Amino acid sequence: MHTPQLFDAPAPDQRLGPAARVLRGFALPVARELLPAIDAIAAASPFRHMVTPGGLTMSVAQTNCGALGWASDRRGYRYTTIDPETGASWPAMPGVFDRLARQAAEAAGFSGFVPDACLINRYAPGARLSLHQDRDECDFDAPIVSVSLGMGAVFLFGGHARTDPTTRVALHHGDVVVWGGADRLRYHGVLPLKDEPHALLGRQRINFTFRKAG
Ligand code: MD6
Ligand code: FE
Repeated sequence: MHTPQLFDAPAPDQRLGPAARVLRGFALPVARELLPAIDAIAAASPFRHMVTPGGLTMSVAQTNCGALGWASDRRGYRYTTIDPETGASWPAMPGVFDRLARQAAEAAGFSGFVPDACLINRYAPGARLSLHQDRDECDFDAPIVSVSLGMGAVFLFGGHARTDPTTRVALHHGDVVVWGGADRLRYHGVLPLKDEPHALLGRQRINFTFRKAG
């Protein structure tokens, strides 16, 4: 007999490349601990829309926690110890963030990952992230761990050239993507967010990317 499902089953874990994995629902057990921690970080270092070196204002709002934070302005992209908006250090990385990042890296085959930076992206409906490589970090041996919360998004995962074909990956609340090794410098981005409110976070998507930047 067919048993009706009360909840949507998470999509299966997915391999995006030799060293890139989607761990479905990996962050769900701590999602409710992450939310107040984000509010505390944003109270100290508010979300802001940074300007690219080309002079465009990003549709995604950003802040950081950890010893280093990613920042962009007309002069370029860089990691800083000081939040340029507040003049103070970036807020410390909460223990629950750090543990989640290490455990996800381990689960994807990268042992010993120690993040020193966590970029927090906040998307409202319509916000997007154009195709880019993450190459402002000193150490490309360390993976990147990316955690998605709130509204779903379509993540684009490309190749090593901007014009390479992209794979579309639907990311939902609690999904974690880990990539490194041969996949570390692949182009990627996020399509404009659809307006489909989330039960816990409403009309926003929050993404953290943990890195070893220094
Ligand atoms: C996002 N993520 O999902 C944007 N970068 O909102 C990224 O740009 C990203 O998810 C490097 C590694 C994983 C990512
Ligand atoms: Fe990125």
